[in-house]
Amino acid sequence: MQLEQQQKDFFEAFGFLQFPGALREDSNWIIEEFEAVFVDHGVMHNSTQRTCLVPFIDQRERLCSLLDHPVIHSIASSLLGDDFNYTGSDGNYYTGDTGWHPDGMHHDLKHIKIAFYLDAVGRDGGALRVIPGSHRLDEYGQFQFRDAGHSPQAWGMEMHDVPAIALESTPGDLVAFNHNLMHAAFGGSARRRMFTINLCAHAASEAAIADLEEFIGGGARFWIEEPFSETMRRTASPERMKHLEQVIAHSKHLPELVAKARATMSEPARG
Ligand SMILES: O=C(O)CCC(=O)C(=O)O
Repeated sequence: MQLEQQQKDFFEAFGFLQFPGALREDSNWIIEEFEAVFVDHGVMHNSTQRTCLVPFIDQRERLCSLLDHPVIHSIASSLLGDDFNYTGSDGNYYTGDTGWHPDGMHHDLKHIKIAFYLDAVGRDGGALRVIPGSHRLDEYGQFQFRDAGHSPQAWGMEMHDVPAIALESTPGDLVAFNHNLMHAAFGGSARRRMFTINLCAHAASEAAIADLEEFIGGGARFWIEEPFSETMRRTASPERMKHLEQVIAHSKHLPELVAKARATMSEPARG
């Protein structure tokens, strides 16, 4: 299954897509597995700050299989090509607002994120907000969009008043967006459950490989020496392996970066 050409064009133009009900039939087991990861790790969310586990789907065999799911596979291959890379995942209990930010400024390699919101979230109740088109790093310029992260100083308005659209969602819906897109979330409960899967295109040029290696190196702040868990690799079919191989081949620098992170950080990053 592939996305329609119009969906792909919309993603290129605006930087995001919504998939209402795409995983409705799977949402019960996905929520059970989500909860189980935190139990397995003995992690209790205390509602005063974000709790974040990285990598996330790697922790349990059934969650790993999301990479093989026809819906996820089709979104990834339609937006990134059949040889897309899986680059990691994070599982979160969010607390409070998330201010405006992009997840990267990638000129040479296309990175996307698929987000699973596991509670019903509305505009002022923790739904992802996006500034359509703000992923574009071309002649239309980005710098005004980037000011959303300090909108009180830039435009005299609170961050939650910045013009944007809210991608309201219920369990079973999916949201996909380009890492360069400005996004945020406001309101919602103190235990907003959400996890993401990160993916990128196959890196085919020197510049794209440099981008990929830099992105992988960013994982060092979570003190992870290998990009994927043993469970993810052991249970991988040949098809899934195709989406892990390039990242594994370009992660040799991780252990050294992790050693440096451990020397300077008191705990792994929270997001
Ligand atoms: O839902 C949120 O609070 C923000 C999500 C986000 O920033 C992200 O996944 O990159």
